[in-house]
Amino acid sequence: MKDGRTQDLIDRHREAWQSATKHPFLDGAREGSLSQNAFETWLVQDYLFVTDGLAFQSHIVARAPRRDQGLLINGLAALEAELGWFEDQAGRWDLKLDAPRHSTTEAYRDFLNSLEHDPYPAKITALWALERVYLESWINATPGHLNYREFVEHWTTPEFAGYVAGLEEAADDTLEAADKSERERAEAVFVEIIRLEREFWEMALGEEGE
Ligand code: HMH
Repeated sequence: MKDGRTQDLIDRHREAWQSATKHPFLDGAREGSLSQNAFETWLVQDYLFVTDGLAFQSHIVARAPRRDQGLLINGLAALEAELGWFEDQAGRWDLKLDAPRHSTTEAYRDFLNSLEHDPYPAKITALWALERVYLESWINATPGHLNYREFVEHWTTPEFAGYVAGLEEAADDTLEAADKSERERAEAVFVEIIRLEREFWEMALGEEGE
């Protein structure tokens, strides 16, 4: 398959991309050196993030071209199922999910909400980017320490990789047809997403960025 616009974004921001997908949090999940505290912080905040992600994706569905509706609606259903999966995990780890959002989680939610006013290319680029970061991040944590293995496996399944590939195709086609200002906006959104993704790992480790 020909490298598309999404691959160009990764190539142009390689360093930032790597700092979001090859993080000490992930090394810790692979090696087992991740503290339980950091992991639990991440788990609870990620549940809240997915809650916000579901709202974001609902907005995308509402504006999506006919071609992408099936993909996005399946993704939306998967997010709802994922909330159930988190709820089961929280039960096992004895964690409460009705925690307040950390400022990083809140900033991420605010950014996703702000995209409501953006045209479709920026929205689909954001969604592709945040899912692709997760796929690549957890691949970098494989096979995962026994304590965390289920989490590594959850985001490295062929189904999830297939979904991300579908989003990539949708984003590539959309960016190909977009005008210059839409592409520039999509690139700025991409950069912000990968910054927020890195911040999310940092938050879990208790190292507030900047
Ligand atoms: C922070 N980014 C974050 N959490 C997630 N669960 C995903 C992306 C993938 O849905």
